[in-house]
Amino acid sequence: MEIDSIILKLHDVNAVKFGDYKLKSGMMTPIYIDLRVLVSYPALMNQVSSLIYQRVQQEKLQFDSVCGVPYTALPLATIICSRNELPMLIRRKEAKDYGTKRLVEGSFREGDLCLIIEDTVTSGSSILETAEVLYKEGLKVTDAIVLMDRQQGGLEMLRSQGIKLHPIISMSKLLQVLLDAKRIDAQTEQKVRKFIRYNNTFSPKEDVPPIKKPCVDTKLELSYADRAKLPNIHALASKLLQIMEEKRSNLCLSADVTSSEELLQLADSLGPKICLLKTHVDILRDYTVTFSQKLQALAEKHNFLIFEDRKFADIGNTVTHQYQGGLYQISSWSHIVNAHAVPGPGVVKGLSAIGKDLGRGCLLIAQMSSQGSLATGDYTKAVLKMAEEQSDFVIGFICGSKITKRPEFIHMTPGVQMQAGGDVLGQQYTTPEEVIYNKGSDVIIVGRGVLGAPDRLKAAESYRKSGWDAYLKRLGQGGQ
Ligand code: 5BU
Repeated sequence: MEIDSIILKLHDVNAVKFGDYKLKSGMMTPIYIDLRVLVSYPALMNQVSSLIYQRVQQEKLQFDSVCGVPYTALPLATIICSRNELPMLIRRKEAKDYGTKRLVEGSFREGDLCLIIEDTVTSGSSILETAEVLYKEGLKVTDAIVLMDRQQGGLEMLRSQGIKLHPIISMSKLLQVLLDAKRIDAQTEQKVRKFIRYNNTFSPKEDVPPIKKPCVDTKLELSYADRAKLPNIHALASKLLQIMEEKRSNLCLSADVTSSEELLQLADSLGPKICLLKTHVDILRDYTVTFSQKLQALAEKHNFLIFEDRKFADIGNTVTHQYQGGLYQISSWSHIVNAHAVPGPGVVKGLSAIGKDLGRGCLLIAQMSSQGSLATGDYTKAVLKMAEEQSDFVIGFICGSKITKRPEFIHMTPGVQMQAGGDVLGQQYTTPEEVIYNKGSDVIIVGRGVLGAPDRLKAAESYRKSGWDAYLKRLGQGGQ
């Protein structure tokens, strides 16, 4: 049997030793399990990794990523993840005192389920410690796999904390195999069994209070108004959410017209229906500074924000000039701009250097509505990470659906019309209900759905109503 042969090999390489050893806790033990030596035996290391992964499959465990408890289980998790192409997370034991100060490295989303892998369990405290760090990052942990369970209460303790432990080799099994193979005598076997029996580390009577876990599953959907009041929210995001609540509108008008006069007229007539007005200032044939001043006055008058859809995508230094200088001086009039993450974090740093002190905010383009867009999968995850690292300037995302459960971030979705479909150049449309209710986004961005309608005001009102009704339905208040 594979397990038996692995037990014997572990004994061969001194990963299991008998004698008098002192445990971390100071307690003396007649058996010592030290899987740190495994790294010196690559073939055995591979076998152990396969055994662990077999168990993952047998149990049909569901997870988004895998985290090995540092340090011994880290190479095991790495082999398993690399061979089976599973996303892995690394838990730092100490936060770096420079850079991002992250305790968990790797890409993940809030609410993701993480499977923990451990080499040996005695009390279960190392697994719990790792789980606590993951919880703090918004991850969920429901299962942990361990190669060796010393059967000293770890399983019960973890169960009391909501983590199911899946042990592969129990102490009893280990002793039996070594006894049968005459690696140990009956006296040693009995001595160890007795030690294990009398040294159980978990007493349910102690009534350990369960540690704090993220309540992502049970968390009620927060209203825009509640989110506006969150302690860590960016002032501009808070303002936008307040406007949305006050005006009962999650509609952003994409004012894609080429005349300044027409744009101002749109802003004045549809202003009461919208929370945000999106511009492409470079498609105007007659831009003037006076136009931008008039637009700002209308934003004040009708209580909406302005979002220049400039899609910055250059190195930090260049975007600082593009943002504040040139013909348009975007930073002087646009509350919100957006950026591609392609250049790396420098693009946000550059924009932030200009916009942060002006109280401006930025959306990162996490996904696009156009057919064949490359902004998907790992790219989207990397965008999320970039936003989290610069949340003093990034207020949310352009995306097709909600990409994070962090309520401080606002999700905005373009490619919205009353009927799903598309245009001849690859734009793809989804309905307001789908975007807000099913995909969990916050703001619908509508251009031609309104601009191409015979009565633009009527069309804006029907998009506002659809978007708002879908939001109420999401809150569980449909029909109000
Ligand atoms: P439409 O007329 O509703 O298709 O206009 C959509 C607007 O949103 C238009 O200004 C686009 O430039 C903008 N847009 C988009 O459609 N898709 C995207 O992924 C991004 C922006 Br980012």
